[in-house]
Amino acid sequence: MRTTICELFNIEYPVIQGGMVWLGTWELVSAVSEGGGLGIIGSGNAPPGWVREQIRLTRERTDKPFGVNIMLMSPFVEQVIQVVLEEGVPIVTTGGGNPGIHIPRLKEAGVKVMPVVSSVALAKRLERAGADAVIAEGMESGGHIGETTTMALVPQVVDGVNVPVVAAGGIGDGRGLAAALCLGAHGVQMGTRFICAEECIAHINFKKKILEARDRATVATGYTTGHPVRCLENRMARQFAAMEARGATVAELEKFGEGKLQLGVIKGDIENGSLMAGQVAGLVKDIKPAAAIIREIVEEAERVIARLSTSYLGVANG
Ligand code: TUI
Repeated sequence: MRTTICELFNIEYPVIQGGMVWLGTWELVSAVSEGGGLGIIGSGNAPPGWVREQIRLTRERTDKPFGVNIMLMSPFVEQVIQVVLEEGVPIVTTGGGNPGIHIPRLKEAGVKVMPVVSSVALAKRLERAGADAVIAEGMESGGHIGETTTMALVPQVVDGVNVPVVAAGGIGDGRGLAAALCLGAHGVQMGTRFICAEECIAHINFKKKILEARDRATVATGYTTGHPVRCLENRMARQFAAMEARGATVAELEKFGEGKLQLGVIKGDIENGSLMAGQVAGLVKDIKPAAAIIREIVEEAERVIARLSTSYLGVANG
């Protein structure tokens, strides 16, 4: 299954691992890239030294392409870009804001830039600014989210830009990959599915909570702060929602949220920590190596597409 995204990034399969905060580390990134996908280091709010270390550790384990996600709400954006340039990272994705002012500097150094967008307007603006591709991310996804669903957003972004589009949000298996291609995307980005990769350093309690999740397991909180976040429902999410309901200030909410993501996803406190995950948590049923996840998804997508091309009249649920 080769698409323009494979050509653009020199990868085997059009499957990208979302640059997850705390979890997009060399262990997962090198496993995804070795498996023929595109691994992405999640720099989040991490200091530039940490990002440099992750880049070097990834390079020790794979000579395949990988990228760094720059989280635009981080206080270290400028320094992380500097590290990316110094280390010669070939691909950058961005999230949580408009990366327009940073694109020229990255492009001049030959870095391929693929921002995450949650609207057509931003996709168009970033195409004009020089983006090589865009990731259209629906509100089914985990973490920081926009307002539009993947099903509605992806085809509108596809119609709005000429660069290749990658679909994200609500994609966790081969049916999702096939559907994304039907919507005009040339690849998918997945986060939640890769949390349950063997190589992902997420705490086993968090992985188990994803395996046990059902369709309505996630909630979106933080709308009053202007930065809504989707996570698995737990005590932390309920407390956060209760604080919002009684009119807590952004400063109070930020203080309450401090350290909670690490507490949940790394330390494994699945009640008091924040467990950012997407709505496909209910679709994830096993923990396996990243390479096997990629293979399974691509093979399933190929089967689904082959079946569709011969008949629309499949057996229900089969
Ligand atoms: O960035 C993400 N997901 C994230 S970032 C993150 S770290 C965090 N921690 C606590 C609170 C908030 C964030 C956790 N998950 N996904 C990519 C994404 N980017 N989704 C939506 C956007 C986005 C939002 C606004 C992209 C651009 C944008 O632009 C606004 C503008 O200026 O037009």
